Amino acid sequence: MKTAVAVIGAGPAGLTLANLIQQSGIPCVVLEKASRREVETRPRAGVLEHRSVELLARHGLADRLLASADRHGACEFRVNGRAFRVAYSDLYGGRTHYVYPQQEVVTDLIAAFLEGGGDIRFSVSDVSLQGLASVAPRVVWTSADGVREQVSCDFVAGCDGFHGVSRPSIPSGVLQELVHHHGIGWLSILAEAPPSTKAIIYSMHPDGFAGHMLRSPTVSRYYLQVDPSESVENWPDDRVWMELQKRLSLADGSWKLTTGKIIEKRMLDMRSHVVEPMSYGRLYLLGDAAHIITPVGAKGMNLAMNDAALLSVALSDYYQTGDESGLKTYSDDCLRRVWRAQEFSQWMIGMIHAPTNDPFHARLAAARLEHLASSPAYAASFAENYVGP
Ligand code: RFL
Repeated sequence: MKTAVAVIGAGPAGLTLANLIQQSGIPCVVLEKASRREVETRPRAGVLEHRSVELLARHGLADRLLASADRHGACEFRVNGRAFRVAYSDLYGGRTHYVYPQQEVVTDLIAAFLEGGGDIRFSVSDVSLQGLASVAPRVVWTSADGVREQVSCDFVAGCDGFHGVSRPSIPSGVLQELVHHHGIGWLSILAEAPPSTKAIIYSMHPDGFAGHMLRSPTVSRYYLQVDPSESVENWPDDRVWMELQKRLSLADGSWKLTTGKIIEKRMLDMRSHVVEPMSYGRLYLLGDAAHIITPVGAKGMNLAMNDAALLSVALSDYYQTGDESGLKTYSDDCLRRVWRAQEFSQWMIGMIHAPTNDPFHARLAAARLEHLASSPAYAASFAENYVGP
């Protein structure tokens, strides 16, 4: 079997890339470890930036999203029970977030790719990337029914997330790994509970941060700052709801949290991880395979899509005119936005966490929040970063 591009992983990065290059007439095959059902039901992110939606819409991939996603242009900060709103859409050219769960994005992208005649192999195992430094790499895998198969290709797109096989296939010493552990734990909760708010809430409480994120009319995500060494077993459902109600409440007692069935509870490793460069030979890394960002600021899925957009243009140029310049600058082009997002996420982490054992940083966090609440210029800069320039 021969193709132009072997895409490893059917998450937002791999599926966006596969659709865009398929539309440019570039043949590809997508290899995915999980089953179709698994990838179409895996809840993770839920916030798309305006420019991610524009990208999908430009390629006819956003019909269901545009018909059903909620648009958000304001968020709320609560500091010790007192609330202020930042209307980031008004502050930044009317741009909004689209709240649309990641599994719906993935479902739409799979449907569009298959409709266009695309080839996705689900439930593959033992994927191995070979000859990446040559002009004819090979990808070998075991199919869902146990047959060893292979494809030779011109390029490999490593879109298989942080724990995938692509990044480790690069010889040691090639990549520089830039890693930062934030020393903060987040308990991430997904519940079948209608949102108790119209806008995302970031709440600062003496016992730690709590967040209320939106997903759909019937499902909400919440975050609780906990010690990084905490285990999920210490957080039975009753304790989760009590702690959320306490940390998210308003001083006048007017706010009430609607509870529901908790369907996912996990500890999040709050870390940032970037590799440079995002390529080796004929292998290009995209999305979480190359960079992990904390959920603060909701950038992960958007960065994955931006990588896909940049690589698809570079590949189109290469196949149409032989121009390799986009491939050569791919890594630098992606990393500019990656580092901007990392910087914003880091800034926001510093603002919404007030470490009790670190009064200096706690005072800085309070000063930053006060600045955000009182300065339109500061709020406009937040808006630009938050909703995406
Ligand atoms: P993905 O989504 O991890 O997809 C990788 C795919 O590769 C497959 N795979 C393999 N396939 C073949 N062979 C192998 N050896 C393979 N190994 C893995 C996997 O099964 C999978 O299907 O990476 P991608 O495409 O780069 O997309 C990145 C995003 O998924 C990620 O950045 C976001 O989910 C991060 N994130 C958020 N991002 C946002 O933009 N907004 C948010 O609100 C947001 N909230 C979140 C998040 C991530 C979270 N978790 C679980 C880390 C909330 C949470 C809780």
